[in-house]
Amino acid sequence: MRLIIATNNRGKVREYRDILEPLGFETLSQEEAGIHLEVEETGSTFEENAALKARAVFELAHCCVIADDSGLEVEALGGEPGIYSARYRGLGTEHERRLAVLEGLKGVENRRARFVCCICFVDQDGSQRLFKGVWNGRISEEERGDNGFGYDPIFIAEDADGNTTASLPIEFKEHHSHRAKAVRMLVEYLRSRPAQAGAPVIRDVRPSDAPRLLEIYAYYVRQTAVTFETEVPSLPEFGVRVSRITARYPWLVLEEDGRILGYAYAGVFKDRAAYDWACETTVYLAPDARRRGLGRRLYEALEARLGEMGILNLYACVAVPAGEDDEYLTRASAEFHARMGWRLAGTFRQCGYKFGRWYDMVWMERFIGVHGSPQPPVRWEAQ
Ligand code: ITT
Repeated sequence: MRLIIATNNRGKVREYRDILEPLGFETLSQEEAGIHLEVEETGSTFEENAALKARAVFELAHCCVIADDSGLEVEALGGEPGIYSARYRGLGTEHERRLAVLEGLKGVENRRARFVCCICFVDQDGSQRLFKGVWNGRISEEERGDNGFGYDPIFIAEDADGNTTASLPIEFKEHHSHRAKAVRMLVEYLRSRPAQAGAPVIRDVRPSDAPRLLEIYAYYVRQTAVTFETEVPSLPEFGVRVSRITARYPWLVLEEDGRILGYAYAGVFKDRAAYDWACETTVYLAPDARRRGLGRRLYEALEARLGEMGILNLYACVAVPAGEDDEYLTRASAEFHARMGWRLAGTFRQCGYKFGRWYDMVWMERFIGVHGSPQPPVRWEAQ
């Protein structure tokens, strides 16, 4: 099972990886997933902030995500730094924040403290669960040790024999920490929930996907009037199309049990600078993958990516029968777009000839952002 670890904190990524990978989970850091995002932690609890971080990444990635909000609570400081641990007193470095805690406890007898970790797990279908782990201990008199991160050099866990977390081998923390406890609960949950092995995952296209994508597309070229292309392109030509698109736009594939079931991408609408905020979108599903809501999932994931880029207008060029549905073409695609909130922009009558028949084509449109002035430039994907 693949999980994105939604954090910009490398220490956290390392710890999750060390715990989850030996258990058979494939982990991807937020950075590796190509998601560059700093979520504003506006919640007033660890739980709320963990959910904010996990959901923000889920909206972009549409696959399993974990995020945690964690921190140090010091009893004599009224629970501070708490949810402000990463930005305690606005201090810029971890060292300064540690010193601020030590300073706050100068001459104070009660040095009791605890680390708290609240993990939010968002599942493929968008449902979420929270898991909380607590590690009790006390604050040391001074900093000790180089392992770990954050407040580890000043935290002495109750089960650590007087050593700060940073001065113990990293394996100790992996087994005893607040994060380890919360992760264990998460893993238990993942193992006990109904099998989701093979649930569809949406990811960026890879060059090695081209043969399967072409196989899906070839069906529409040969058997339908959904595309007005009449000859199946060669594999090298199809590969060129993929790399041309991904030089600037997202191309996503939906995979289930290692088999690609569909894909969606955006491309240039018109090659003139003033059209930068508009793009044309395309979605194809393998014939046996239709009617499962997968087209919608692909479109939503694509729209989220395009929204991040600052794209505003989406256009889809959709073939429709000139009269009744026939064996090559139905109104299903136009109706699908309408259900997704697209509206008709224009109809081109009898503009495609395939299988000895004339077909209409409609342009459909959808706005996904606000048209302003000045308008910020589009952030192209692969530049
Ligand atoms: P993300 O929000 O991107 O995950 P962050 O570092 O800002 O990264 P938090 O908002 O959850 O994460 O803040 C957690 C802070 O609490 C972290 O920066 C440390 O200062 C401290 N902290 C949490 N877990 C810790 C641990 O295991 N060891 C030491 N300090 C920890």
